This record gives sequence, structure tokens and C-alpha cells, in this order.
Amino acid sequence: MLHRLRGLGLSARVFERGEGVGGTWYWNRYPGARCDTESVTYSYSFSEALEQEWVWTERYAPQPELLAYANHVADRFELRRDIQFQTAVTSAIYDDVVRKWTISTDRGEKINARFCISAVGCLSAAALPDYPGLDDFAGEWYHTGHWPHERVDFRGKRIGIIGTGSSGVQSTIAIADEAAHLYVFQRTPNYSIPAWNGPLAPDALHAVKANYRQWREAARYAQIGIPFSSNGKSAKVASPDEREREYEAAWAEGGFNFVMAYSDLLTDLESNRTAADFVARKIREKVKDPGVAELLIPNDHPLGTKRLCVDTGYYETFNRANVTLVDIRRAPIETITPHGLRTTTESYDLDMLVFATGFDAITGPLLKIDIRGKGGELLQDKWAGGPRTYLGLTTVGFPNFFTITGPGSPCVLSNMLVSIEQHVDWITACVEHMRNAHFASVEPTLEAENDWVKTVHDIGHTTLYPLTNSWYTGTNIQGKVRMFTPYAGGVGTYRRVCDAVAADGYEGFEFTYADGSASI
Ligand code: N01
Repeated sequence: MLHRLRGLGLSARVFERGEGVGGTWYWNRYPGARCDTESVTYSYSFSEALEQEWVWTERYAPQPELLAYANHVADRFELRRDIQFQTAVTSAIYDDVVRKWTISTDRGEKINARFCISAVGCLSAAALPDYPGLDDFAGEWYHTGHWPHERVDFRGKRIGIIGTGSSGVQSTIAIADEAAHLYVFQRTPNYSIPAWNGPLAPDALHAVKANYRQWREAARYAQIGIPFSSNGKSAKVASPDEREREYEAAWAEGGFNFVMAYSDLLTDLESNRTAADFVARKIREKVKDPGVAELLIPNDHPLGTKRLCVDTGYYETFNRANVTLVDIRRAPIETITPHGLRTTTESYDLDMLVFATGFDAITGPLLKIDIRGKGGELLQDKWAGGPRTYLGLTTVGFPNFFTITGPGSPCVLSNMLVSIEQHVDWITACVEHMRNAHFASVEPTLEAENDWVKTVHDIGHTTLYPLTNSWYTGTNIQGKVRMFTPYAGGVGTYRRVCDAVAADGYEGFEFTYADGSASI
């Protein structure tokens, strides 16, 4: 965004809480952290030189490589001089008279700006369970989303990890390699698909690079921003043999495309069941102890409606003698004790606790900032019943305020890099349009916002996602409204809608001149 705004000749300043760039890849340094979208796709496309010069070493990049990439991009495009690190934004307040935002930081600064663009991310507000006793825990404890920069030593230690989502799955594998003993406290098993990660062969990388424009174009118009597609068929009408072949092929390919094996796996319960049964069989094959295998098999949600995990050796980890799976659904954790934790049935002595307990997702990071629009309206109040946006980019009452990967856009249902770039380009074009036409402010109409909220809801409810308690529906955070807020119609469809809105003279938006008069 900074690069694009500079390209328009505007002055821009970025505020960043961390000491460095990288966002997710700056904070989530837990052992085993890696992206589960393939690196050749999970990378910037805005510079052909950049995509040609950067060499990915693995099919799925590990966190240090992604952080190195973010740093390389920051250096290459000389971004740092306009980024203020170690600075949290505390409030953003719109002044309707001068049509400007005042941004305040935790360093006591106040900055005036014509535009305020949120790039706070969807998964950056870590959630910690409120078990009693944590303050008295004598050992070390960490949250995967706030992992220290220094190496954490697991050797010889009894470690408890709470949470079995993507972060828990990845760190379990890595910690088990070193710990004296690892207890995995599982409340809800999730589905994990093998990544088959490994070195990225130079000729495979070269083949993508030789054809990168086509590759990127395919990603931009694909369902989830990754260039693969389903066979277009329904799983439930396929014969059992045919399904088995299809699932075996998808399993052998690995990663997210498993859920794209058939076109209706995320919209039809019966079809979904066939894929879930296949994965359950795989888990039983991999895990030696049948009791442990049964515990690891999800039984309370359709496959893929909690974000799928992608792993290298997760289920096999439970065959190790130094790993114990503890079912805290059956016997919940009662309290953290000075030397471990106690469930309703047992006590565990632990030297270290790892919380892989996720995030106040999608709206969480934004709503932690005091954001006030016209008439002093608080965004928290406006969104008290769930987020309301037009295109996931703007919201009524908050002029000149844009949300990169905001709720109501494909955001977390997509390859984030593709979605981020699409939003950045759309916002850049809108700002440029305003400059050319001498508009001072832009805001969606209530009608456009109402229609979009309904569209997002209606499309979401054609899928199975709303059935499940998950961070997608906000149920992981106490008191949060249960609502499925991402746009589930697909990255390509969404892009076409956004492009059409812009091509139609920004249909659904109202522009205002500096003297307060509105455009027609
Ligand atoms: O968080 P999660 P995450 N007591 O919310 C459990 C992205 N990501 O950090 O399901 C006990 O998925 C909770 O249990 P339950 C990716 O989009 C990407 O793992 O609520 N357990 C669940 O098991 C991902 O989806 C990558 O019953 C508690 C776990 O903690 C998203 O980030 C890597 C609990 C939380 O799982 C979030 O993943 C990592 C409690 N009080 C993350 N509270 C890659 O690209 C929560 N849990 C690879």
C-alpha cells in the first residue's frame, strides 16, 4: 500500500507495533511455523523483477524465510523510511468539518491524514484463555502468536500445549522432537491434510517463473486465490471407486486442494461426509493406538469448516513415546497450577505451557483501536451486531477509511497475498479517481452497504461454514456475535464485482467535494 501511495505521489506513513516488518511472520515465530500456501503463490506479484529474483527454497516456506522475504521487499522498495516501528495506533478519529482523520499513537503523537487505511490483519489479536492460576505458574509460558525472538529451549522439559488448530499442529510436531514429554491438550480435533513439504526443485521454480504472469492471473480468478480448481463434480453422485481415486489423488497432491477435490465439499453435508470419512481412514492408518486415532478424528464439524490444517507428520507424532494426547473435551482444564495444570480428572506436572489458542479474528485487531467516524460514532458500536461493510473495504459513516482484507471480503478464505494486492490496487485506483475529480471524501451509501451485507450473508449460508463453531464464526471469543463474515463467493467473483463497481463510476459510493457538496 505504501509503495502504491508513493507511486501516486502522495505522502504516507505506516505505523507498526512490531520492531520490524512481516506482520504475521514477525509475530508467529513458534517452532515449525510455515505457510501452508505454496510459496510461489503466497508471494507478491506487483513487481516482476521481485518475483524473478527471489528464490524460494521449499514448497511451503518456513517462517524465517517468509520474514526474510518481507525484509527484502521492505529494503528493495525502500519502505522503511516511511514506517514507524514500535508504535501502536490507539485511535483514529474523523473530523467531519475538515474531512481529515487524526491518528493517535501510544507514543503520544497525533497525525492528520486525508485517508486512513487499516492493514491490521485478520489474525493478529492473540486470544488467551482465562484459566485461573496462570499468574502463579512457575514455569515458562508462551502464546504462538507472540513467540519470543530468542530461541526457546524445550530440551529435557515437560511441556503442555493447549490448542490443535494450525499453530498447535505445526508446533506440536516441532516441540515433540525436542521435549522430554509433550502433552497435547485437545478440545476439538481438526482435520489436517499432508503438505508433502520438501525442497523446491530449481526446475520447478523455474517453470513457474517462466510463466509467472499466467500463474498469477490464474490465482487472481481462482476460488481461493490459489491456481487450482475442482473437477466441477458433486462428490455424492460419484461412485465410491471414483471418489476413492479422486481423494487419493488430492491427498497425494497435499494441502488445501484436498477440499477442492469435488465442487460441493463445502456446500453439501453428504458430499462433505465422504471426504471426512476418507480422512478418518487415513488417520486410523497413521496412528498406531486405535483409541488415540479415534480421539484425533473430528466428529463435530464438516471437513474444512474450521480452517483446514496442513502438516508434515502431525498424526505420526502421536506414535511417539514422548507424546500424550489429552482429551480436554471429556475432562476440561480446571486451573493452571504453579507446577502444571489440573483437569477435572487429573493433574499434570509441566515445566512449560504453550498456548496455541488462536485469535480474536477478522474484526478483533481493528476493534481494539478506538475508531470514530462522523458524529463521533464508534466503530465498535456500529459493528456491535457484527461487521457491516460495503465490499469489505469501506463502511458507512467512516469516510476515507479503507480496510485491507476487511470483513465482507474473501479475506481469510483466500490466499492472503492475492487478496491484499487486490485491495491495495482497488484502494489506490479509488484514491487516484478522487484526486483526479477533486473529491475530498468518499463513503458508501447505506443502500449499497445493506445490499452487500445481505449478499455476504446469503452466499455464506449456501456453504457449510456457518454450521460450525470456529474463529470464522467468532464463537472462539466469549461475547462475540456469532456471524460468518467473510465473502464466500470466491476470490475471482469478488474481484469481478469490485472491478465492475469501479468501472461503473464507483457505484454505491458517494463522493463529496471540499465545500461539502456531493457529486451526482
Ligand atoms: O488458532 P485456531 P491457530 N481451552 O483458532 C483451542 C492461521 N494460521 O492459531 O476448536 C482449550 O485455529 C481451540 O479449540 P476449539 C490459519 O488461518 C496459518 O491455530 O475452540 N482449547 C483450537 O484447537 C489458522 O486457522 C498458519 O475447541 C482452546 C485452538 O485452540 C489461524 O491462523 C499457521 C481454548 C485454536 O486454533 C488460527 O490458527 C498458523 C481453551 N480455552 C495459523 N481456546 C499457516 O499458514 C482455544 N482453544 C500454516
